[in-house]
Amino acid sequence: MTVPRSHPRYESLRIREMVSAGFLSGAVALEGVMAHGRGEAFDYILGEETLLTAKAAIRAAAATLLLSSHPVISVNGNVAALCSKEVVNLSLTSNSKIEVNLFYDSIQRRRIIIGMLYRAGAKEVLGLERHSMIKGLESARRMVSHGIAQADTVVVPLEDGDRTQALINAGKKVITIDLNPLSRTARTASITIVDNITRALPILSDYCKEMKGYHTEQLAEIAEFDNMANLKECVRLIKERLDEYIDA
Ligand code: PTJ
Repeated sequence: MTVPRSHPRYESLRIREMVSAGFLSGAVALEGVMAHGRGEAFDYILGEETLLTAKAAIRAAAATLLLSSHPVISVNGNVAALCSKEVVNLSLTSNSKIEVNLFYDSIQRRRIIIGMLYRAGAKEVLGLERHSMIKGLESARRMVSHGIAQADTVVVPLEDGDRTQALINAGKKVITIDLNPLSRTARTASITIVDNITRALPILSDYCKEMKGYHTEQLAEIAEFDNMANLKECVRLIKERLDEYIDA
């Protein structure tokens, strides 16, 4: 069913349809559909808007990417279904590689997702062949290509906690996008953007473009970021919103 554009909750329904279409095409895992539902619930509580805390995190993330020598964007089924074009755009504005890395891994899903990214304009997508292993990880995500293996910074949106910790343990900076500020990934990453990936990625690309000419010292100052303080402020804003509801 197509939702009429006049519907007040059109945007979240449109996003949901993209995940459904991704599932039907074989890109999104069944578990990914459920993960999307969890994200939707948090987005509803956030008011379906990019909070100031998210903007601060996005700015620090852009500076971190521009300072990195080998940045990589890790793509899973949900990310590809929602944001293939935006991933390609970010790879250009931040000079990052793109690598497909799946939790519910199969060669067939990897091929489908890689195809989506090429159709979205990617020049190179890594992840079909994987010859390296991330230490301390049990899931299929431990097998990686040279992109993630050699990266100094990895963007890992819609992530499970184990890989974030393993990447941090391997000495990499981790930038995540996760609507749940309480998740283990959110609390483990170097920089957590608590926002819907569909809103966050275009802003991240814009900041990368804007900050390209900045001096290294200027970027280093912006990249300095207290993730836990930002998450606590985000949770405080959510609490304020809920208190307003109770008091109304
Ligand atoms: O494609 P695969 O096989 O790699 O599997 C991908 C999923 C997402 C199924 C896998 O990584 C997984 O199980 O993730 P989790 O542990 O459910 O975590 C996903 C996180 O993303 C949750 O905290 C959700 O709240 C959050 N999330 C869901 N949709 C969005 C989101 N965050 C930002 N934007 C969204 N649209």
